[in-house]
Order: sequence, then C-alpha cells, then structure tokens
Amino acid sequence: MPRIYNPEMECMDRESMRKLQSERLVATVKRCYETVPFYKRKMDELGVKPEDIRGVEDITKLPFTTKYDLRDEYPFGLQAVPMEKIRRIHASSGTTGKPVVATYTEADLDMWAECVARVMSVGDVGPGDVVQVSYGYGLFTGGLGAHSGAEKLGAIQLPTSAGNSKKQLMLMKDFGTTAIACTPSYALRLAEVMTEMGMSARDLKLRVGFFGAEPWTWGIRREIEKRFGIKAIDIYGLTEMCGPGVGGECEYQDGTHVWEDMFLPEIIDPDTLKPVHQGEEGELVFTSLCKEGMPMIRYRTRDLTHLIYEKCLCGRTAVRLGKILGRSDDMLIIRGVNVFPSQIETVLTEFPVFTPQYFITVDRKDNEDTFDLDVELRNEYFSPNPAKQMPYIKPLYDRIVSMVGIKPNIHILPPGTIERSSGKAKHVNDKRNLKDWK
Ligand code: DLL
Repeated sequence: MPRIYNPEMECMDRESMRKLQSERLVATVKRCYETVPFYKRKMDELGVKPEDIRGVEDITKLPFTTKYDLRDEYPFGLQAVPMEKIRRIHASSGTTGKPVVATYTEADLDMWAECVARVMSVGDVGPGDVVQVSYGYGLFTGGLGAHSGAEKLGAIQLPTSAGNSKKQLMLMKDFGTTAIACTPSYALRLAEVMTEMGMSARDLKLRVGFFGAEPWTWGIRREIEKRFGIKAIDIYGLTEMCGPGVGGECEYQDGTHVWEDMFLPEIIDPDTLKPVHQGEEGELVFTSLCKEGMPMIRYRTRDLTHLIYEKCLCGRTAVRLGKILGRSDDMLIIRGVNVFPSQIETVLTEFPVFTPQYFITVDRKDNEDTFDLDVELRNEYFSPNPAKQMPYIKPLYDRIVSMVGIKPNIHILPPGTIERSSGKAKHVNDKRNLKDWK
C-alpha cells in the first residue's frame, strides 16, 4: 500500500472533519468580511453577518464568487493580506479576457506543496524518484505546482516544462525518470513521439504519472497506461484554489479525493443555484478553508461532477469527486441536444482502429446546426480511399448517434494530422458564437 502523506487529515472521521471545516469556515468568513471589501459588500447585500456563519451547515447563506467577480476585481481586489505578505503570483488565461490572478503567501505555498505531495504519495514518490514535470512552467500553476509537490516529498525534480517532446523522451530515458506530471493530452503526444523515435516503455523506468488540468476519459487513461506501462493518476485543481492538488486519485482510481481540510466542496444546480441531493450531478463549488492570500468563498468552478461520500478502500475518508464530465461552459448545445466533448472521447476510445485524437467543429448553416467530427485512423488502418474508410466510419457514427443523440459528419484524417497540444488540448471550434455567460 502506498504511503498516506497526512493520515490525520486524509483519514479523519466525518464528524471531526465537519468540526474542523466549521472552525476554519468561520475564521475564513470573518477574515474575508473584515479585509476584503468585495466580500463585505456581497454579504451586506444578502444581509449576512460573519456571526451568522457558525459552521458548514450555514454555507448556503453565503454569496457565490464567480469568474466575473475575479475579472471585475482584477488584479488584487480579492486579496486579504497586504502585498508585503505575498510571495508568488500565478494567473490563468480564463475565458473572460483578463487573466484570473492568484496570489500566495508563504503559508499558501507550503499548503499547496502539501496538497500535491498528498497526491504524489499515491504513486509512492519519494527520495530517489525522478519526477519529470512536463506541465508548463510560468504563470500557469501546473509546472511550479507539481514541482513543489515533488520537492516536498524529497524527490528529484526535473523541470522540463511542456514541449520539445524528443528531448523530453531522451531525458526521460537517460535520467531514469520514474514519475511524470503533464496533461493527459501531452502524455498521448509523448507516447506517439516515443514510437516515432523507435523507443518503447521498456527503455524507460517510468512507473507512475500525474495527469490533469483537463477532463480525460477512461479510454485515454487506458491508452496512457498501456503505452507507457504505468499507473495514471488523476490530479485535479484550479488556479482559484491554488492550482493542481485540490484533490487526487488514490490507487483504487475510483474518484478524486478532495483535501477537505483545506477546500470545502459543494455541488449545486447551476440553474437554481441550490444544493443538489447528495450524490447528484451538478456544478462544483469550493470554499477555501486555509488560504491566506486570496481566500475564496463559494467559488463556482463550472466543473460538472458529483460527490462520493462512501468510504474508500484506500482508507481515506476524504470525499471523492466523480470524473469531471466537463465544464458547464464547455457544453455544446447542438440541435438542441447537450453534448460534452468527453462523450465523444469516450465513444472514440472504444474503437481501437482510431487514435484518441478528435476535433469538433460546430457551425450554423441555413438556420441549422452542423456538427463535424475530425478523427484519425491509426497508421495500420488508414487509407486515403474513402471506400476503404467506410467500414470504419459506420460503426463510429452509429455509436455516436445512439450515445449522444445527434448525427455527426465524420471526417477521417491521416494519422498525426489533428493538432497536438503540450498543454490543455483544444477539442472544439464553435463557430456559431452562441456562448453566453450567466
Ligand atoms: O489546470 C490546475 C492544474 C494543473 C490541475 C495541473 C491539474 C494539473 P486552471 O488552468 O485554472 O488550473 O484550470 C482549472 O481545469 O476547473 C477544470 O475544468 C480543469 N481541470 C483541472 N484538473 C482537471 C482534472 C489547472 N484532473 C480547470 N480533470 C478546472 C478534469 C480538470 N478537469
């Protein structure tokens, strides 16, 4: 059994956890009210005073924070401490123009490193391990976040950052990398380049990978695990909470444990904004319980998932997130039907003749939505002759129609044609421009 980094927190009984969360919530709310004018204003508008919040049961009395609020308060409006206390600034590009800013005190950086260390402990990462960090270093939290987790565990950090795949693989082989951290789409790219270079998993010492920053399906996981002969662990996070490490999978790979002593999760109905029944699907909302620099109250992540409260076989009691289905703002409505790119990915990876790469283009012609899906046949099955492609298209088409409910125009492209990403993959071009934020 892999080591549990912080058994006291990760395996705490539910009653004690609720008590701890309540204490931390009360303190966070008080601090936000007293030091962040934005939160004072929001709470005053709702007629809520810090004294009204006595524990987690009062969470629904509090206002939400959205990406719009972060944009309006750009850059430091949500900060709860003076600038002299800040040690690092990160930012994510966000979808609303201005970047989303996150500032960290010394304690925040330490807490964040622990979050990632808890996830990497699942892969038994420790001294002697070479952790290749192939998330981008920079304002993006992936690189430095994964880096600090590996550092906390006393492992050897190999800060390759994303891109330059051939060199990544050369170093992976020559330095005996045992653990990698990158986006799942970049892991797939590295697998392809590995084959192109005539290398195989047998040339590597890779044992485990920590993949996240974008939704990925079981099909992609199987592909990565098979190609590299490793265990692929899901790591979840978002800039607004700290970055990677808000939660991670354990060796049972049945949901993502959330570090509940630091982040209080809720699931709400994105339309009514009311909590859903326990176990139901909805939008994930987080309140930070320990953050000093930029505490967040009820931050609406837009991620769609559900919470699993049953005890996990690994011994952790920390609540689990189901696989992230997608983001409410990623959801496409095509001919009135809700479609998530992850559904297409799931179907595609059921067909081994195709690579897991895909690209969706949605447009509107003559007042009707069009839905084009680019896919690639693997080398051994590809032929430019459309007649030879037909036997492959038909089963994929039928499966998409039955699972998703809409008819795609499938285009088969030669292998390697769809653009690969070294960071978060882009799977959709919605040319209709219908997207609107609430
Ligand atoms: O992507 C932080 C991160 C870096 C997480 C590296 C894991 C590994 P942002 O750029 O702010 O932060 O994007 C956060 O990415 O709300 C989800 O929609 C998505 N996301 C992150 N991890 C996962 C995951 C980083 N494991 C947004 N599965 C989140 C699915 C994920 N989606």
